[in-house]
Amino acid sequence: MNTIAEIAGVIRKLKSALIFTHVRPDGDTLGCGVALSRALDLLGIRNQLLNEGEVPEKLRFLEGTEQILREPTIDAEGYICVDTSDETRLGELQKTFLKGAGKGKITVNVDHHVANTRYCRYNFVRDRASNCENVAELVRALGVKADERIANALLTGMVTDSGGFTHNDVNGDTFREAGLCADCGADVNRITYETFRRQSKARAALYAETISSLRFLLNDALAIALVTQDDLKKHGLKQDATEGIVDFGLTIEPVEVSVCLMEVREGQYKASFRSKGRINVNEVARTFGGGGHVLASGCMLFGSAEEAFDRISYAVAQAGNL
Ligand SMILES: [Mn+2]
Repeated sequence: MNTIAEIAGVIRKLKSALIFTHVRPDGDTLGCGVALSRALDLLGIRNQLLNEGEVPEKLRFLEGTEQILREPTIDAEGYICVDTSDETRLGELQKTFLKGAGKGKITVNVDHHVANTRYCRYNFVRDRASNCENVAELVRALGVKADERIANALLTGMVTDSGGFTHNDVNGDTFREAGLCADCGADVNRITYETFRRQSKARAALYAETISSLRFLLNDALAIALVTQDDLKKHGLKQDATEGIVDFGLTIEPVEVSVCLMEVREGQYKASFRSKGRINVNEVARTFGGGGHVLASGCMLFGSAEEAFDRISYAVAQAGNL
């Protein structure tokens, strides 16, 4: 593995670069990409920022994301991947990357995933709450003073990947780097509003209705929210409007497991599980052919909503010895 100074040395010598971000882009990979692209602009290194897909609606506020291309239009000397643990995470752009690597392009990998496969010629992988913390250090090592665009981009990654500074891997470094972003003019209020709070009136109405009919089971250890296709139709919303509903149940004190059941079509429900930690919801989801993590998982259920309530309740009771 290389040091951040070595990575900076390699990048500074480039005349041109492509910056690769991962599939289904999140605030971290786009924050890293926008910040690094701007830093290279300031150094006079010609560069293009790439992603195989669309920028999610809620990240379009971030200045710099409008420059993202699906395919490069220049033949660059260096290929830099950010927040990407292996080449397959580049999606369609994997082909472009591998072709370049095969032709001897200078490949660089800056990531925070412990499972990173070190697939580039130069690799910097360090476990951090967000990869934007690593890129913040890289920007400094490049000798670039962060402007507002860089500060906003980096803070967006830090805020989103750390769940608003709530995840277990948040440490002093996360706050120190976030503090430097604030010093450089990052708009903390705007970023937290755009990424965590902003919603449409229709989504707020769906949320209120869903929460008011939350079902409590197992002596309030289990809370289940139900969203039907009729609910979505009534408010003119798509399935992605249910994102985040499952988190509400867990804020209620005696609730150990929160579930959001979303009707995909008649007789089919997508279940999302969240746990406070006492009950392993990966185990619960696996009994239905799904899976995930101890604290967050998901699966598909077939049958009526009432049957789904019963089966989930039984599985959670089994997993938690309730
Ligand atoms: Mn990340």
